[in-house]
Amino acid sequence: MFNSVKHSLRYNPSKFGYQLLAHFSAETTAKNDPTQRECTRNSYPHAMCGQPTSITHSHLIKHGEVLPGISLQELERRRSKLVESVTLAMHTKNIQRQQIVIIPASSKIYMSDKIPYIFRQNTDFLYFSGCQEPDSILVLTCKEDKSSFTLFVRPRDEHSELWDGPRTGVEIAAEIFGTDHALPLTKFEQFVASLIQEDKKSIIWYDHADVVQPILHKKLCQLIKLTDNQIFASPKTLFHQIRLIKSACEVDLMRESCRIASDAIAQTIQSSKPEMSEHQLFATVDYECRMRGAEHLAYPPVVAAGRNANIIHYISNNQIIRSGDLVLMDAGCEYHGYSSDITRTWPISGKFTPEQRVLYEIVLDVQKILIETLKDMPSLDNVFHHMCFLLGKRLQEINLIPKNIDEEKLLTAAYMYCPHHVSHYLGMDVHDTGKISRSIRIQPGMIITIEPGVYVNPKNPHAPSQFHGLGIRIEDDILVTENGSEVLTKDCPKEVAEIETLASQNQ
Ligand SMILES: [Mn+2]
Repeated sequence: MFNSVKHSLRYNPSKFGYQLLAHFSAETTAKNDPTQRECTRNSYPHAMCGQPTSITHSHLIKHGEVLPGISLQELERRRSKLVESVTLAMHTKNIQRQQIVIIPASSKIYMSDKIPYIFRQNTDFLYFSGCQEPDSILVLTCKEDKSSFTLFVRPRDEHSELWDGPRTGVEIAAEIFGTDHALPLTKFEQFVASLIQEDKKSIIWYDHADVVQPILHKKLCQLIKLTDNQIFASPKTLFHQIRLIKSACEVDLMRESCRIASDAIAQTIQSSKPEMSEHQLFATVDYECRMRGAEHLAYPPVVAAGRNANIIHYISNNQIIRSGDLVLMDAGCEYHGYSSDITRTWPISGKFTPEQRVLYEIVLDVQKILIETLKDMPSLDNVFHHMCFLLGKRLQEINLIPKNIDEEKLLTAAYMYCPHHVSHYLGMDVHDTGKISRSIRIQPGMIITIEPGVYVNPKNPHAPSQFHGLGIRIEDDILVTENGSEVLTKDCPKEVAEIETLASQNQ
């Protein structure tokens, strides 16, 4: 059934003078051409691709999947949604023009001569293409009711492949990734130029503010300058609206990412003891995540002992943890492209001091109440406002905030103790779907964090001195459901008794 839907959406070359594709037909995968058939993976199952496949990496990828846990049908559904939203965006403005959506892949980035950073694919590109190869480009063209996806990839190259490993190549890319066509990257400019030639009023959906591929960007800008009447429109909001609601298989991947990070952090708490360095706990959580199947940590973790926890983005992680200190660890992993994001705070000696415990219980209580309120489907900004109110009231009880102040002053005072937002969207990226406002109400299928904190600056003149330097945050990852919420990081202990038991085990 899916094929027929796809076929009806396919660009009709004869109708729209799609001469370029005809011209490049030798390089395009002709799915039904028997002469091309023999160079497909089906015929040569042991041939390597530029990324794992079910043939070469059956321990990672099941039959029918393009990425671990992501089937070809899932990619088709994502692309259909993109076609729908591009078409809708134009219909609502009553614009009848050809749409060209350009989604670039990341390029490799080097830390020094020939030494690359770990490659991470551009998330929007990966979401719609399933392709992990650098420098590729996915192009969607829509005109009237027809649409077509073309994937531009690096051609195979014996010399480069000797150094960097296999490339998927143009010949089988359309079959592997399920796009309508595949072309070599060298044809990209000519391809776009000919589309513009056909319809000079084309709208080009390309994010020119956030440059992913500098060379592509330069070429596109030159091309657009040379022609008239083209309009650049950023497609990112459209992408993020689609990515915001997670599909069933994405939820499964997120569940596993959260489970791995939860267990890894629990294990890290259990193995911690005074006089270890923050760096060693960083190494422990990294190791425990990878040993459970994560590719790597999702971000440089915060491992902050004592006062270091007052630095929100503390990632130096090079201090010795002294007996009696609290440790704040903010860490998560990336599992098959999906990120978890957890924070736990624990006493390195195995027992909270009275002040640490009072403050910890306040943060924990507030966090649990906020999670409970998710059943009312508030916006993330509503949750933040609510956190400031709850935190303010509780901090008044222990004299960290003066009593007898009006609500506005109370919220401001609480904000001074927690100067970061309480929530963000989570998914493939840690701060996922950044184009989506936090003022919209949450909906089933979204995944968010809830992460209240309290940080008592050592210079704070209002706080009693025994609280100075304490920094506490508790962060869980939550799937919004019809009935409220599901805490995906529930395996990571956070109750006082659980934390103390775990943290006491390696003393
Ligand atoms: Mn977070």
